[in-house]
Amino acid sequence: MSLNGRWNYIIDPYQMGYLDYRQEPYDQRKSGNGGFFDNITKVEKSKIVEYNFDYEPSLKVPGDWNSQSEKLEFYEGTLWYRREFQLSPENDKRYFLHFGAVNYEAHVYLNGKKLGTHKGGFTPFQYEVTDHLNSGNNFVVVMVNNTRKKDEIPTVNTDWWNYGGITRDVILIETPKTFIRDYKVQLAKNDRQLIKGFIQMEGVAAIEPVVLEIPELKIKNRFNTNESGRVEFEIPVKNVRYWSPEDPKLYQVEISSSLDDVSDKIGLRTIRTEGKNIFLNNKSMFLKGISMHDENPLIGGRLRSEGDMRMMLNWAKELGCNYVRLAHYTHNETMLRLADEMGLMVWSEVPVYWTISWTKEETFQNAENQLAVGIERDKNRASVIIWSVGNETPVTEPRNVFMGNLIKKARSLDNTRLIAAALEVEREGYTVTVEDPLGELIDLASFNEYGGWYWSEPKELPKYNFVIQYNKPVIISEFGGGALAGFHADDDTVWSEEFQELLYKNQIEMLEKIDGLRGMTPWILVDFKSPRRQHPVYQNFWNRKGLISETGQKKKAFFVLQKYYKEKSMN
Ligand code: GCB
Repeated sequence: MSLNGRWNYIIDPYQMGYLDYRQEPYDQRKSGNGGFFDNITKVEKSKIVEYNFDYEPSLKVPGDWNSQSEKLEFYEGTLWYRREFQLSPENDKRYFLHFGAVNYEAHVYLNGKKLGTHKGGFTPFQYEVTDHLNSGNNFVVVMVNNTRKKDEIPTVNTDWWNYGGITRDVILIETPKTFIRDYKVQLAKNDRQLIKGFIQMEGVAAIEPVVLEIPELKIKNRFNTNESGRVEFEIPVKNVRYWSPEDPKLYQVEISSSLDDVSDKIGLRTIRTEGKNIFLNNKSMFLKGISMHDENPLIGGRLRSEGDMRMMLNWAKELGCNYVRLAHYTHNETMLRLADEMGLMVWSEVPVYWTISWTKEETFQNAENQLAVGIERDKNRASVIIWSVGNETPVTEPRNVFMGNLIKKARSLDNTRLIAAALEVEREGYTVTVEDPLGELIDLASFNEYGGWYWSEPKELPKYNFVIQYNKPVIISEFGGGALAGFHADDDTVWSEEFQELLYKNQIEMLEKIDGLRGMTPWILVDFKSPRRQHPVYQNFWNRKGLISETGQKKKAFFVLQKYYKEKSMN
């Protein structure tokens, strides 16, 4: 049951609904109540209650709050959501309350009872609520806080809008008593003839029979789980139509047990590197990509619907892409499913961005958790070929340890995909190098470089040469520069479309000289909102490095990249 729709809300900058006047949380008091999570709406005339959700306005869920009310555009703090619903829970079922993402910290209550607290703005979480549901009226209250904090992931400083709220779907899930909790159905590492995966049941008392079917491949295998409900399997396959951007074939996969069944559409492909090449299904590829944020420029807010997401990916397709970088955090699950369906390879990332707290154990745990949950969620998506563990993190010893551990973690969770990070470059004269110990640990020589924007000028770029020491495929994870759509001048004039156009032309000329260049994701598909971008004429809180404006207008540089991708061989 979807709990999307309109939720009433209370803006609560002083956390009145959470803390008493001695700053003690109401939900930790012995006597329990007092907080907004009690959702008191009808009171005796002699009682004082200083809130009432019934008379408050509402916000759409999914959706950030900043784009839904002018009052909330810059709001960073606490806001309470409430949603009521009717249900007749059944005795032989279990129930889970699932959130696609809430930015940043969520305290979740059902019928006045606290279910838990969750941190991390881009990954899903859920609580079992079987024992907390009423027959009839129920209410969910969520306290959301998007205050930026130094030790969190991301930290206080980012070049994107800190959209707060319940930004992705909320679902009440009903399952049988024993159910299929998780599964992986993917090709084994570098083996096009072997499916390797697992099925994980939940709530089993003993061994449980399960069936895996892929009708089109004539696969119907029966297994018994162990007593913890798990079975791991290897199934030989032949005559597979491998998933690729040219033919994004997805197979119907059915998994069933005595009480439960699930189905999914899954693509089968391998991805590997060898020397400076990237092979998708044994075919050498050039990654024609573009970077994007999870933001709908037309509303200046997070993507809310499949339609929003299709708009973004269709723009990437129109540009000639076979690949997208979903920066700088885990995007919506629907985005990944669309990428599977539309044939776009994906670089997926965690918000380990710029200078975070490298030495705090909780900060590492948080980053590791966001990485693990993202991998768990998207492990069956053929489109995902790269897990990125971070962006432009400065080389220091504590950072090397932190990032090294994240890389290890990613490999231990998924050995079938490539691991990368967006590194930075150094320059001396006209020579550009990448000097970063992480370069040894990841699968790609992947880095951001802002030639023609943060250093040098567009017309100078052809003079530069890259010296890259790694025998790995070179992927430029970012380059770019700003332009205000509709502002025309000569190509020496910053913010003009002509300046950005020349920057793209000369970047391409410069990058084409790199032996081992195997792809790029210029920054960025569309202009995006950022509190760091203040110029009142050219920016107005928009980062203008988009190839498309916030109204959907294509800038001149769009056509430069489109032409390059069209003429570039290797898919
Ligand atoms: C970068 C960051 C990206 C910024 C971009 C910029 O290197 O990775 O998040 O938005 O530069 O526009 O400065």
